[in-house]
Amino acid sequence: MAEETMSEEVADGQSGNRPRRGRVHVFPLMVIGLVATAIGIALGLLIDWFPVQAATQAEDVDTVYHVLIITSVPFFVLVTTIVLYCVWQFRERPGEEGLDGPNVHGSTGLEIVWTAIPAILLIALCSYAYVTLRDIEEAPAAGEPELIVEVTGQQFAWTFAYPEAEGGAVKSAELILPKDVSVKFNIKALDVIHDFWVPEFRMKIDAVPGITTSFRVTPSKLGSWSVVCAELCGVGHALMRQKVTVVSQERFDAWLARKQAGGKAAAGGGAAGEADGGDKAAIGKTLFAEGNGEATACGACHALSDAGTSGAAGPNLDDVLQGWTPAQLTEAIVDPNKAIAEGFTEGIMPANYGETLTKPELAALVTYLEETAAK
Ligand code: HEC
Ligand SMILES: [Cu+2]
Repeated sequence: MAEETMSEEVADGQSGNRPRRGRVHVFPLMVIGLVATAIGIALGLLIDWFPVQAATQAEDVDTVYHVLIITSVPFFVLVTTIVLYCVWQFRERPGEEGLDGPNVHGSTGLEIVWTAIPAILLIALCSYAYVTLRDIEEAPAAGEPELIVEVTGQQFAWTFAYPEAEGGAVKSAELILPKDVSVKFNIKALDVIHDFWVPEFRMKIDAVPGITTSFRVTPSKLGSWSVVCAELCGVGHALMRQKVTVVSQERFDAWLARKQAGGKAAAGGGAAGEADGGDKAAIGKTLFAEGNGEATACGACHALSDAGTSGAAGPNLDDVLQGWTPAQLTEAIVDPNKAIAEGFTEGIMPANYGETLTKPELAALVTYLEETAAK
């Protein structure tokens, strides 16, 4: 159809070139561009887009962002202004249907300029970002302390371990960090790809099955923030959120010592199978708060004040466990999808505790939950 119309017009003798338009309005264009650039940069810099900076790395990462805003907004405005201006100035006027624009010959000089400037700029920005990222992850100077934390992602919870803690490794469903000490996270995934992220630290990296990834941060602010999974990993992805708490070095040491004492008390009772009531409950408590390496710590998803956990992906067990029989507890653990707690979704709680916990471990956990609920 369109072609036909065109050829008719050609037949009418209307083909050929449109007259040139008058001078391009360079000055008003520049004024509009400069105003738009100023507004764009101001919005980029003045609006507080990010959460607080809770690690020394955060400041440098935010500076990279600000530099990128300052350098990219003018180019965005330049391109947009020219495009909009051309659409308006060189639009088809009545009587010009089917005519071509004036012939323009290529301009080698212009092409070199508009290739070279972006190339130089991109290389400069990439180098700057690369150097910044390398510098902020530098290992602390020799003699300076560094805390190693192992992070394990599993549908749909994180567990943490402090392998080099003085007095023995510590496992935990909660991430506690000392302020002003460099922390190196070694991150693993047991099932699918997850992504370990604390927005306030500004650093994040994928947790990939089969390899260990890592990054460093130095927490610089006391407080509590969210540990977030930033890689879509299944139905429970949005619930894969825990807490990181940054405390003073003294409180951190005290927490580690308490954890170690708890773990020893549990281990002191020997294998869970032979332990009597009290020891069994202690073993159950440790399993609840720390898992066993294969079985995710219950506390990563469940709050239970006796175990000191605050997970929020599943029901708060302080509120729901009163009056449950051991058989009901066992079933809730090994077959979680049989009955779904109101307001929660099926498929979030791991369905494999029947395999990842040994029979004695399961019994110890049930004893612990029963005793805790009765307190
Ligand atoms: C990945 C998160 C996650 C982990 C880890 C987890 N749970 Fe759950 N749990 C849930 C969710 C979500 C529900 C609610 C849905 C359901 O009933 O299956 C739930 C439900 C329960 C219930 C039933 C509560 C009610 O009100 O009906 C019990 C009991 C329970 N979990 C105990 C445990 C124990 C013990 C462990 C550790 C062995 C554990 N959970 C590990 C997420 C988790
Ligand atoms: Cu995940």
